[in-house]
Amino acid sequence: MQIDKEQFKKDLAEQIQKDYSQSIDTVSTGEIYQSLAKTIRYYISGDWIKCKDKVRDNLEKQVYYFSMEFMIGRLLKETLLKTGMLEDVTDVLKDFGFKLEDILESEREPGLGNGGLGRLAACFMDSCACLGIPGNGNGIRYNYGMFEQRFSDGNQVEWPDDWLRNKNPWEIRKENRKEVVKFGGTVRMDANLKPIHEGYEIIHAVPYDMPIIGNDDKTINTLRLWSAELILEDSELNSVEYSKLEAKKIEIQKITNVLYPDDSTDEGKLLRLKQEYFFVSAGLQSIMKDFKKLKLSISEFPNKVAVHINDTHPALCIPELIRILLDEEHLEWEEAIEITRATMSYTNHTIMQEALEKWPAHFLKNLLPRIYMILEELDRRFNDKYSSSLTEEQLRNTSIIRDGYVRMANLSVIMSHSTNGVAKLHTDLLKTEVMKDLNFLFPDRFNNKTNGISYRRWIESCNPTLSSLIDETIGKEWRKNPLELAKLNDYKDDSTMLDKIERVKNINKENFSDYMKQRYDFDIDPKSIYDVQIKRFHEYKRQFLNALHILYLYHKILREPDYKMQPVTFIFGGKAASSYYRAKKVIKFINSLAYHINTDPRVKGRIKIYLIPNYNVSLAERIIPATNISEQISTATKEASGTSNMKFMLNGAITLATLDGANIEIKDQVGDDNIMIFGLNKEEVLDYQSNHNYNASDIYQNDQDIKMVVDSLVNGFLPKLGYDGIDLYDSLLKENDRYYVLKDFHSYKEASAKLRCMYKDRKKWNKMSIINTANAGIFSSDETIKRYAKEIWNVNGDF
Ligand code: GFP
Repeated sequence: MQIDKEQFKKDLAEQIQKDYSQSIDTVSTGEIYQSLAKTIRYYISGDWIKCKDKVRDNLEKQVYYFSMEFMIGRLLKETLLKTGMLEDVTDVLKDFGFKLEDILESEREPGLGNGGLGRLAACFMDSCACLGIPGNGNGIRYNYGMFEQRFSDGNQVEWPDDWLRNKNPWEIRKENRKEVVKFGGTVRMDANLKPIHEGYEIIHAVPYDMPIIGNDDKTINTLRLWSAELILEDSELNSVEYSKLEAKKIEIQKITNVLYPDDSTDEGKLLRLKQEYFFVSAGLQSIMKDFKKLKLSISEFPNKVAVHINDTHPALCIPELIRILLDEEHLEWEEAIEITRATMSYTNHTIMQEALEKWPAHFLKNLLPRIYMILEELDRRFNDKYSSSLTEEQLRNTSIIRDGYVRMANLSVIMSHSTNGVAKLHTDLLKTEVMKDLNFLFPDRFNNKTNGISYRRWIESCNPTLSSLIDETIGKEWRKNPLELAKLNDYKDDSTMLDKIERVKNINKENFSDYMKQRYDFDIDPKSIYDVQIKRFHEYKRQFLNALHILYLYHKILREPDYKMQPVTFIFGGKAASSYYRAKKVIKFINSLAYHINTDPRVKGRIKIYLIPNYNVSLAERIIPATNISEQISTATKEASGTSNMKFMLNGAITLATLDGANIEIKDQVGDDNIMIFGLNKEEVLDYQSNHNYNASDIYQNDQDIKMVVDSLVNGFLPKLGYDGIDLYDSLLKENDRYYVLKDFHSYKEASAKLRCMYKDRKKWNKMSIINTANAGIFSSDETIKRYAKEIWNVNGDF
C-alpha cells in the first residue's frame, strides 16, 4: 500500500490526540503503539470492506476455521511487512523521534493460544489471506491468556496473563452482530413431535473482529472472536437489582475469561464444555444468518460454506448445525445430516489416548439437552446402520456414545466428509491403529495434510539477515514461491556462500545473546553451540531426556576435569499446564540443573543451561534464527507432527530427532547426512506397547552411566532439586518409564556428541545448514493450505 508520509504523520498525531488528549512528544511507546495500530487499521479498512463485499457479491464459497486457539503473535511488524508500509512508517516514527524497534517491543502478545495447534491455526489464517482464499477464523476472545509463567525457587508460578489490559487496537466490537447462546433447561416434544426447549439460560455472544491481512494488498479476511457478555435491554435494567447484576455479569464473563481453565475438577471441565459450545453456537448462527442473506436454497449451504473443526474442541459444530437445520430451518433428519456432513471437515492433532476428548454424557444432557438428544439420535442411526456389518468390538470402538461418554473424535469422523492427520506417520497411525475401525468403514474420508509454517513470519520477519542473504543469492522469487529456495542447493559447496551463512548465524546469535543479557541477565556465549528445545512441557516431548543428558555431561565434566568439548548452551522454553504435576517437576529439575551448572566454576563454561520464562511467539522469533541444534526428541509415534522442527530447519538449524511426526519428512527432504536421527522407531515402540516387554529397571541396574544419572535425582547431588526429583525417579522405575527415556538415552547421548563434534568442521556444518534451508520450501503453510483448499474445502483462491 502506497502511503503519503506527510498525511500519515498528521493522521497518527490526530489519533494520538483522540486517544490520549496529548501531543505525540508526551506519550509513551506503548501509547504510540496503540494509536499507530489504530491508524493502520483505519488505512486498511477500505480494502477490508471491499473484500467482504466481493465475496458476498460473487457468492464465493467461504471457509470458517473453528479453533479454540489462535496463537497469532504480535501483529504490528507483520502488518507493516505485508502492507509494504514498513519503511515509510519507520521514517515517520523517526521524524517524531521514535525507534520502530521500541514500539514493536511494547506490543503485548495476544493470549489466544498455547501450543502447536494454536500456532498452526495462525499460520493457516495467514496463508489463506495471502493465497486469496476467503478463509475466516472463528474462536474465543479470552480476557486472559493461559497464564504468564514465572519461576520462584525453580518452580513454575502462574500469573494472570492480562493481555487486554491496554486494549487490543486491532479489534472491532460488533454488538449489533451479537448472538444468543442457550444453556440448560429441558426439552419436550409438542403434539407435532417438534422439540420445545424451555427454562434455559441465555448468554449473549458478542463478536470482536480482527483483520487477517494478505500480502500485496490482496485479501483481508476476518478473525472473529466471541466474548460472553451481559447485555440487558433498557427495560430489563430497571427490573434487576444492581448487586445481583454485578454478580451475574461476573458469572457470564467467566465463560470467556481464560484460555484452558484448570480442568482437574468437574467445575473446570464444565466450564470448558461451556466454552466449546459457546463459540461454536455463536459462530454457526452468524454464518447461517450471512448465508440466508444470499437468498439461496438451503441445499446450497455446503457449496457456499466449509466449516473446519481444528481438533475435536469445536466438534459440537456438528450437532449445532443439525439443530439449526432441524429446529430453525425445519429440514428432515436425512437432509440435515447430509448438509452437515458435506459442510464439515476435521483435523486430528493427537493420538494420545488421554487427549482424545470424551465428555460424560450427563454433562451434555444437563448443559445442552437439545444437543444431547441430537447426539443420541446420531448414535442410534450409526448403530442401526452398521451393527450387522461390524463385530461387537468394532462397534464399541466406533460408536459415538458408549459407557456413559460422548466420544468427540468418533463423532467428528462419522459426521464429516474429511478427516486428516498432520504428518504422514500420524495419518498412518490414525488409519492403522487409533481409528482403524473407522478407517475400515470410511476409507475415503481419511487423508494426510502435513503441517506447514508461514514463511512471512518464520523467516522474512524473524530473520531479516538470512532473508537478505537469500535475496542476494537467488533473487526474491522465493518470498512468493518458497519452493524456489531449492536454488540454494547450487551453493552448498560455494565457500564464499558458506562463510556468509556462518556470518549471518553469528550475527543472530550475538543479537540473541545481547537480548537475553539485557532482558534476563543471562550470560550466553555466542561462540557456544545453541542447542534448543522450545515447546509445551509434556512427558512425551521428553524435555526430561534432554535434561538427564545434560546432567550426564555435568557428571562427566566433574569426573574428567580436563574433558575437552565444544561449549554448548542448552536453551529451553515452554509452559506446563497448571494441573500437570509431573511436567512441573521437569521444569523444577531443569531450573535446579541450571542453578548448579551455571554457578559451578569447575564447569568452566563448557556447558550452560537456561530455561527462558514465559515462552511465547515473540521469543520464538528471536530464538529460532540463532539456533544451531533443534531438539525434536519425542518418543516415536507420540508427536503428531511438530512445527517448530520446520521453523528451525528453515532457519538453518540441524535437527536432532527421533523418527516421529514430520521429522521423518524433514529427513526425506534433507537426506540422512543432514539430520541426526536416534532412538526407537515406530515399530519398536508399538512392539513394546503391545507385548509389554519393556523393563526400565533392567536398564537402570545394568548400566552404570544411567544409574548414576537417575540416582542423582534423589541422592542430594542437586541440592536445589530437593525432594522434587522423587516423582521423576518414580516415573522411570516405579512406572516403568512410559516414554522410553532410558531406552533412548544412549543413542541420544551418542547422536548429540556426534553433532557437537561435527560443529568443529564449520564448512561441513554450514553446508548442512544451507541444505536444510534449501529444502524447507515444501513445509510452507501456503503449500499445505493449497492442498486443504483443493482436496478438502473445495474453495478457490489466487493460486
Ligand atoms: C499439536 C501436536 C503437534 C502438532 C500440532 C499442530 O501440538 O505435533 O504439530 O498440534 O498440528 F501435538 P500441541 O498443540 O500439542 O503443541
